[in-house]
Amino acid sequence: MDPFEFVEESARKIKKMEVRGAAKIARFAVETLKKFAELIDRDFDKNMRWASEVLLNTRPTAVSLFNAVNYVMDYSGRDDEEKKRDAIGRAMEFIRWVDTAREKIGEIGAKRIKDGYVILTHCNSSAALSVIKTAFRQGKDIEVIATESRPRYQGHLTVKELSEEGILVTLIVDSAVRYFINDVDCVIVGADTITVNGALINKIGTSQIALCAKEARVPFMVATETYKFSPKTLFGELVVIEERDPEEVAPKEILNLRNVKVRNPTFDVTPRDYINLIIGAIPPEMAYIVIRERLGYTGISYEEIKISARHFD
Ligand code: RUB
Repeated sequence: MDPFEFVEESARKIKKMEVRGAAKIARFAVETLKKFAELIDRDFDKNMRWASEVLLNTRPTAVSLFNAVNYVMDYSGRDDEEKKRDAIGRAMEFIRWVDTAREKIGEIGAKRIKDGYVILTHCNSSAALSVIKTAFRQGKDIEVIATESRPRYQGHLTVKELSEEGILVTLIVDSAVRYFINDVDCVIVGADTITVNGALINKIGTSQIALCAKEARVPFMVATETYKFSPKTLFGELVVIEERDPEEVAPKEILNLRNVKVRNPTFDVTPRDYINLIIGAIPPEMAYIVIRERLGYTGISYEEIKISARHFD
């Protein structure tokens, strides 16, 4: 296998959303870097930098990708052999972080789910589903309402996953959330990014759901790992919201009409005032502490942004 083609193929899979969801993207990027590190036999630093650039230039919004790549790229060593060993070790640590974090979030979040709850979820978040499945496995009698999550219908993945688990689930169109919100006991969604001021960036439509939930006094919870907190926002950088091809939203005959524009933003921003809890029992106001303590960013120097955390959750 040509290592360079392998990285380009992985990047293509992320771009085309064959691999999607913030946690899966992060894990996949790290697996790719690990394999690449194993395969290359010269110019380790230069080649690893190239591979990380290619992977970072795939989807701009989920900070998990940036944190994951940076975590591996923080390797050190006196020569290429040592650097390679360290990079591979860091990649394996990150993969373990992803896997154990999902489980822990499930356990912590399930404490918030009571017997008889109806839970609304949006898109297809492995962290949110970990909470729901854990609660169900604990014997709680729960039901889920899942939005279809247009235009890519990640809601279909969610209902398949829940159906396989034996959980009763109702699929609704995104615009039916307000119609059903009074039947709901809590909303649980995942995260692509959490900013330093505690705002959530997640699948387009999340913020409308949060607004509905607030109006109806339904708790709105976010299931997220600490590697989805954005150190870049500590330095005032704005999160780039990906805008995908309009063809995902409308057919050619609509796209070709005169005076018609079709736009397809993939994520939106939910302000922290609409969030009751970040699972892990973190109030959104604590985002800065998480970025400082867990990810090791102090806000002193933008040039030095590197992940040095050894405490994974
Ligand atoms: C996925 C999405 C998910 C988050 C969290 O968007 O918005 O809610 O990534 O998922 P897309 P997870 O399908 O465009 O990648 O909890 O699995 O990281």
